[in-house]
Amino acid sequence: MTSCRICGGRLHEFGDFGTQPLSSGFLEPDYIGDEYFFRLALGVCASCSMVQLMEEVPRHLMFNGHYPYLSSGSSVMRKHFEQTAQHFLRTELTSPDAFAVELGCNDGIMLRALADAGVRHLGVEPSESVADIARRNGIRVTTEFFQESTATEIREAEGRPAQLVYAANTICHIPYVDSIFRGVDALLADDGVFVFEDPYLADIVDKTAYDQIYDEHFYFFSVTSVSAMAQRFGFELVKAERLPVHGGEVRYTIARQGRRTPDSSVAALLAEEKVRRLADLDTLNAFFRNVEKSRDDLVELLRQLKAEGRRVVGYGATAKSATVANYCGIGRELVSFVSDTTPNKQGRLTPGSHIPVRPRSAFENPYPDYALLFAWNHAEEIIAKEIRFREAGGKWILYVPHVQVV
Ligand code: DWN
Ligand code: SAH
Ligand code: ZN
Repeated sequence: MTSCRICGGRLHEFGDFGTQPLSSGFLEPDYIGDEYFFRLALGVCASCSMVQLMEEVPRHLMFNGHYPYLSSGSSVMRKHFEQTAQHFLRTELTSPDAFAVELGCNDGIMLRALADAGVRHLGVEPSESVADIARRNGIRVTTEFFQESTATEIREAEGRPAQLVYAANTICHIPYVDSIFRGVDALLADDGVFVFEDPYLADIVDKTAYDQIYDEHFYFFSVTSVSAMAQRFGFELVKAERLPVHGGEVRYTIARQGRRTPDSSVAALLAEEKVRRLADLDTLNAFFRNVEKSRDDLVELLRQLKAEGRRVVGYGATAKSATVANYCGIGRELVSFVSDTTPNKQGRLTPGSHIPVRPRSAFENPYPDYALLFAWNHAEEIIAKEIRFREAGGKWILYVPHVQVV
């Protein structure tokens, strides 16, 4: 693709991570077939400034009955989504016939609280593996990809519009935004809101958090690009809030044009992004130079530790870490295994780099000398709960915002 997915403008390529596997494509240990690889590279649109992947992985290869990620695996995220739900219950969902739709509801981490409050809701979740878990927890879910046709069907079947369409870490996964906005248009009440939160380009650039770049993350939103996107599809960005979760995100509130008065947060962040020239090619090229340095520093550290005979394991078999391991060339000779609590990752090999994934019990049995924190976005939670690792002399390796041992 050489033109922008949103507006058709020209894409300038600025970062190439080489060939990469499916970030959630964990392999059976005896797997001998070919892995799927694609070229992971970034471009920025010269007209609407949207940063996006140059190549697109077909959606059914990523989101299917084998999708392993469980949103409820972090206590901080459970709290974040509980608070999010309570906020919506106080604001958008106060009427007795309120109806809320969540795109990419995963295991039901957010909808649980709406269900408990007796609010009419529906999750749209194409990955059957996680949709089934939500359903078993008493949440209404349809196992489909959200797009215009899905929205029209839901609108007809429900016989009423939705006051809220919400999506966390999902809209940036969907290249076909025109269909998404037409779907939201079909589904949303006149005064309803479309709220979504995703990793923020400014945080990615500032923290050199290049591991946010992988197959599932197709767009890297900024307030500037989201505001232009909303306008293009007949909507308006009315609020933009920075969130601390997942290493730094923004929650965008979008309404039909002219229906709500934009909050001052939108103008403030638009001005900030303009002053710092966030989407300029110079800024993005400088970001990529930092990425290369981060890679070189990490590889040097891991090789040095190996030469000293230290034992290093990974912590958190994140989707993000597929980019780190494959871009840096980290295999089991440098990181002997990765500890992870997700049942469907355990006993498998990490995509491309083929590092074994083991349950949490393997981490303390015995503790390694160093733990490479692939789940750095959950650092506070993990370092606090693994206090005994440090007491036993263990050290954490972090690579965001720069490579360091703590
Ligand atoms: O956008 C996405 C985000 C929301 O989730 C998806 N495309 C895929 C996924 O990305 P990720 O895998 O990078 O997300 P996390 O939340 O950083 O993954 C954390 C991983 O670490 C999980 O596999 C669970 C594991 N974990 C663990 O082993 N012990 C997590 C915690 C908190 C722990 O204590
Ligand atoms: N909302 C959860 C899950 C994020 S992972 C959280 O924030 O933790 C992204 C989710 O989006 C996956 O569960 C995936 O199956 C889902 N997804 C991908 N494409 C989608 C689409 N077109 N419509 C709805 N959900 C989609
Ligand atoms: Zn564009």
